[in-house]
Parts: sequence; C-alpha cells; structure tokens
Amino acid sequence: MSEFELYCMAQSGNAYRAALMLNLIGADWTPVWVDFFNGATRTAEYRTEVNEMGEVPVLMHGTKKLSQSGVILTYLARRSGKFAPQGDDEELESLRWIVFDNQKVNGFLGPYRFLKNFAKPAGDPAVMTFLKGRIDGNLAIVDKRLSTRDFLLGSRPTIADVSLAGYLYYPAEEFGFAIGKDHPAIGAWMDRMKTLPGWQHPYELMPGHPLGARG
Ligand SMILES: N[C@@H](CCC(=O)N[C@@H](CS)C(=O)NCC(=O)O)C(=O)O
Repeated sequence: MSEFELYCMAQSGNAYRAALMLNLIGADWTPVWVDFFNGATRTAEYRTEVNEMGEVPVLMHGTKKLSQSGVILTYLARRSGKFAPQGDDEELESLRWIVFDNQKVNGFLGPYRFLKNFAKPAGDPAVMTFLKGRIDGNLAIVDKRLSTRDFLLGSRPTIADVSLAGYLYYPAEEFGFAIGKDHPAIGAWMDRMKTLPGWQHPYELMPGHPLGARG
C-alpha cells in the first residue's frame, strides 16, 4: 500500500492541485477514483466515511484525513519542505494567493467548465456570461502579477503556484478559450511549471478520463 492515497478524478482541477503536488515532491501515492459524475460524493456513506463536505480531493495519510486542496498543499509542503513558503511573510502571501485562487480564479473556472461540458442541461447563457466576465477579470490580475516575476511569490515556485495550476491545463476546447494565449504571462508561467520534474497533465495523473472510463 502506498504512503498516501488521494480521492480524486481526472476531471477535477481542485484534485489536480493535490495530485500534482504529490508528484512534484516525489511522494509514494495512489489515486482512489471517485465516481463523482454518478453522485458518489453526495452519498451518506461518502459524507460519513470520506468527507463531510462532500468534496474531492481528500488525502489519506496514516490516520490523517485531509480535505481542501489548500490544506493538503500546506500539509505536504510542511512535511516535505518542498514548495514551502519561507517565513511568516511568505506564508501569509502564499495563503493570500491560494484563497484568491480558490475563490476567484479556479473557483470560477471550475464551475464554468462544468456547466459547459458536463451539466445537463448546460449552463444558462446569462450565468456563463457572468462567470466569463469574472474569469477574464481575475485572470488579468494574475497575468499582471506574473508579468514581473517567474512565479506568484517571486523566483521560486511555491504551493501558491501549485494551487493556481488547478484548471489551467485542461484543453482549451473545454473552455472555449485558450487561457495561456489570452494571458501571455500566465502562458509563460504554465510553460515554466511544466518543466518541473514530476509535472504531469491532469488527464495523465488522475483516473477516469475520458469520462465513462472507470478509474
Ligand atoms: N475549495 C475546495 C474545492 C473542492 C471542490 O469543489 N471539489 C469539487 C470537485 S472539482 C467537488 O467535490 N464538488 C462537490 C460539490 O460541490 O457538491 C478545494 O480546493 O479542495
């Protein structure tokens, strides 16, 4: 049995953050496929046994069970010493970007992509227009930040960058727009992240792609 188990599925950018971090730090880990699209996270069993919040990702490590990707990233950075913000100021700065990302960057990209590709019926056009406006504005904020530094906190990648990776590498067709082309500094950052040893695409790293394929 592996040291870590990650409850996840290939379509989840929230889970990708944790899967990517595990790979980047060279952890001994196994994905546990969650049948999300058939309602697994809505069952009483999942909410009792795995996560009362009804979400993926969930990281199992010995007796520890962690959810919220930001918490998982913090835990793995503290244990491994890798991608860890250094000192109080950097820790707070990292947390600032993780919260911004969770709420306003990937926090909008995830629902937008879900409504466009997976929801039945697909998202209402007015909702899609609202979300796209928020996405454009918030990606522009990140793009400006990355136009003057290689990574979110400076010259070194941290868990804030791993968090930002969330949905950014999913195919442009799934959004109807190309994030890295529309936002060149983010595009350059995506290329830099891809050179990190252990980087893999979400569809390679987590089970269940294409949809309908069991993990
Ligand atoms: N802030 C959470 C978001 C997790 C999340 O929303 N995961 C989605 C899958 S991509 C989920 O499980 N959603 C279930 C629901 O909202 O009912 C994190 O970063 O871990």
